[in-house]
Amino acid sequence: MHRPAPVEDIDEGSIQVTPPKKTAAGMKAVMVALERGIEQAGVTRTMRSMARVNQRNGVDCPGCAWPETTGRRKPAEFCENGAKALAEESTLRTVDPQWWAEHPISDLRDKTEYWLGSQGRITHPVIIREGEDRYSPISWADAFETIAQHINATTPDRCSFYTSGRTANETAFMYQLFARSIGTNNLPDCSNMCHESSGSALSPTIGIGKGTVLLDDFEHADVIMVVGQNPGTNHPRMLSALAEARKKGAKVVSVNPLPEAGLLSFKDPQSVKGLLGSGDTISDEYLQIRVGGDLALFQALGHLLLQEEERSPGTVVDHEFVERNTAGFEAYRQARTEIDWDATEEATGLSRLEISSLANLLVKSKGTIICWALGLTQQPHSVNTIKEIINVLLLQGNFGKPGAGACPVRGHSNVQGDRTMGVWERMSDAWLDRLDAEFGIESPREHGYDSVATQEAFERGDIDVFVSMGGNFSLAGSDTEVLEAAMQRAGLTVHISTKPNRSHVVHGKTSIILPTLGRTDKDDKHPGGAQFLTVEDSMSTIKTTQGRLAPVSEHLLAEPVIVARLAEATLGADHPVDWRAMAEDYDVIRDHIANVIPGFEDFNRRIKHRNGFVLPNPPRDTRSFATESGKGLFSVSPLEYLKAPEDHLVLQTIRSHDQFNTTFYGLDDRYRGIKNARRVILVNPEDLERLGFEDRQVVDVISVFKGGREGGEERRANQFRLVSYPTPRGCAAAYYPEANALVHRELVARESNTPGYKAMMVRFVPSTGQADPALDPEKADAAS
Ligand SMILES: Nc1nc2c(c(=O)[nH]1)N[C@H]1C(S)=C(S)[C@@H](COP(=O)(O)OP(=O)(O)OC[C@H]3O[C@@H](n4cnc5c(=O)[nH]c(N)nc54)[C@H](O)[C@@H]3O)O[C@H]1N2
Ligand SMILES: Nc1nc2c(c(=O)[nH]1)N[C@H]1C(S)=C(S)[C@@H](COP(=O)(O)OP(=O)(O)OC[C@H]3O[C@@H](n4cnc5c(=O)[nH]c(N)nc54)[C@H](O)[C@@H]3O)O[C@H]1N2
Ligand SMILES: [Mo]
Repeated sequence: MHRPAPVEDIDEGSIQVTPPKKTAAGMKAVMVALERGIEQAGVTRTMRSMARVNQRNGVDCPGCAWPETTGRRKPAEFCENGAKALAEESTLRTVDPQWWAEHPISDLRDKTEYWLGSQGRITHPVIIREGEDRYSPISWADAFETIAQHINATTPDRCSFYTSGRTANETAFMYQLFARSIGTNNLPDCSNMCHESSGSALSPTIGIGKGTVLLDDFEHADVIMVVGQNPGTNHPRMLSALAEARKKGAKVVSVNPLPEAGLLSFKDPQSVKGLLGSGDTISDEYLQIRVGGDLALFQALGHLLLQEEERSPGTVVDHEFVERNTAGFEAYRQARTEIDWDATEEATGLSRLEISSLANLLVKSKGTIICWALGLTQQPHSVNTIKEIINVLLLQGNFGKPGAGACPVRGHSNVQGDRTMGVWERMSDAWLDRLDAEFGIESPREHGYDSVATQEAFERGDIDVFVSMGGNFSLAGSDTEVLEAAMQRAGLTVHISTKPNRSHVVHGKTSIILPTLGRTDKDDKHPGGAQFLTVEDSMSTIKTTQGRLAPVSEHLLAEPVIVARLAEATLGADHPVDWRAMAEDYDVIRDHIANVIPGFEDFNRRIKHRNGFVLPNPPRDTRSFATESGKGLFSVSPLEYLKAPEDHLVLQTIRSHDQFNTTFYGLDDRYRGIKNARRVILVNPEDLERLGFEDRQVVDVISVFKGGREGGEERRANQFRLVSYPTPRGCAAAYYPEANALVHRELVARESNTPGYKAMMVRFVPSTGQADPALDPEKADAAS
């Protein structure tokens, strides 16, 4: 039997703090995983879903985008947090019409996302109209009709179609086709807030916005750097790859402001030794860098590599590669001849010795892989930071050879695939030409809104219809208070969701929730029987995913079916696209994809291969670069890092070990030793003392954003508890999404427009005892 949903919400006062752990996973991870599964779904259902995860013909784990091994799969190809993701979805708790009747919106607005998400799976389509105080059931047909009326009553540019990265390839392809058939490129996605900076840096320098390594490369690398990433929590299966690589002789170097347990040591829960033994060291070196200091670090590494090359010519730089395959080397070399060590040490918080020791590892390395994630992508200078990584890789010819390359580690399990399928506000004209030719439609060519632009359009009152394919826009975006107030100005918000979330309760004037099948659910109500979907992992492998569990409600529709019916209702019967054929048989969608998207030729046949197939990747496959010059491009950026005003700290936001983005599995950030509370700020003890605050003191937090303005603008979030923690001096960390109210929406990465979630300047003031305004936008409006 599963346990019913919790009635109580979070009690921040019951916080428990213990010292940060030094080892990840092990037996505890297995126990927690089982416990969470059984709580939500009972024993049989939990065992059934766990047995199928990441197996051939099974379910692709909705937890993250880390690839599966291509060799023999272990009987349990999962991790603790993957298991929690499954439990979260396969839960037997339900949110039915009676639940909505018992919970007026005003009550739901006072709840945290933890409480909302733990209520269970939504069982029926529901609607709330202007002036009503609670959601009530609506038939699918009426729901589609209502949405169609709203879309057809306005212009396409006043509609925006958001996508969260769990969306499968086939759904994503139909969804962008629908938006473009209506006449808009307003296709914001979670990638705008995630790895957009990676794409913006990689496309112009290496000619493809994706990573260039395969999982097998980990076994051939001499050095693997893990920069700005916390795999122990967010990509736990990566730890096995790192541990294996070390056994084969690789040196692993972590660059992170926080001493993350998974990067220190790991007990592999899939081996007996891992369960019972002492654990494997993961990092040979750990550079506890200041937040925002990575650009300086990689510039210094470039400088040191070039210096060593000058000392012993021909030993460091891969001249043959640089001459034949790259452009811009000479300008780069000149720019890196000199270095300002004082500025470098200030930016990084690292000593010259530490940086030199890492440079020595690189000098000797015949194959280097550099992995990174959000620690690098969510700062104003993110794009240049990642370009500096590319410079260092190009120098030593680390493309297109075993054990080497760039490895941006993606988040959501199909965020990379959604992009490949055309979910982007700026697809190229050539791509749109092929789409139009395949379907006989005319896609607009004007670029659309990304997620920040959508947020701004909400504020201007320029959004009449917002449709969200998964996700939780109000909490994922920045400037929570401003965003939530703005979202409520929209005429209609539509959420295709599995579970209740905050975006459902800070809704537009009319709001509709369409409940959908998840990854683990059986999708077999089709004339040709059960259907499967496909996804693309972080290393560009396309593979199938197919759920087998009985859905919790017979009223759920599959996502491709929802898109098709919405499109039919909106575009009418004489539209050139045969939506129904696609919804009935997903092979039809894949045949269209094969005709439109390069690399998917013969999709339906190739997807039957046991390991799926890998998309072409010119730098990896042939050391060629589809850039403007046809070469891998060295670039020169000025030194830039985050400097907080006096008595301010640089604040970054992180995920706890018990959450998936805006949703919470529980309240135990086990490795960091923080339990039962989320409104927490980790601060170095010396900073606490210097600023005159005490450990565990509750404060209000003010962030200041200059943005070229006199004095700048401030944001405030109340009642956070300070916790003394070994983060570098001058740097603090808080949980996402609680701290999002502090991120001014104009604080973004240049070029990629990704919010600066890891670049806030904050100060603390003693708590006024007032509740946080972001928790109730209406109260906040009344107060101001
Ligand atoms: N269980 C679980 N798995 C997930 C997710 C989840 O929420 N839960 N989310 C998924 C998604 S969408 C994504 S995008 C990924 C996110 O995966 P991560 O990028 O690992 O996520 P974050 O928690 O944001 O962690 C950022 C890390 O960067 C470090 N960092 C912060 N600022 C800097 C800096 O300036 N320099 C350096 N070098 N490091 C810095 C932080 O200390 C932290 O360790 O995980 C995916 N997988
Ligand atoms: N401060 C701060 N903010 C951040 C970040 C950060 O590091 N710091 N990270 C950013 C990043 S990397 C990302 S990716 C975004 C994430 O932003 P989103 O992708 O928008 O958010 P999620 O929390 O992943 O979405 C959770 C919701 O998805 C729905 N859902 C779950 N499974 C399914 C499914 O199978 N189908 C459908 N249709 N719906 C489903 C559920 O209703 C659930 O409430 O947030 C960004 N925001
Ligand atoms: Mo993400």
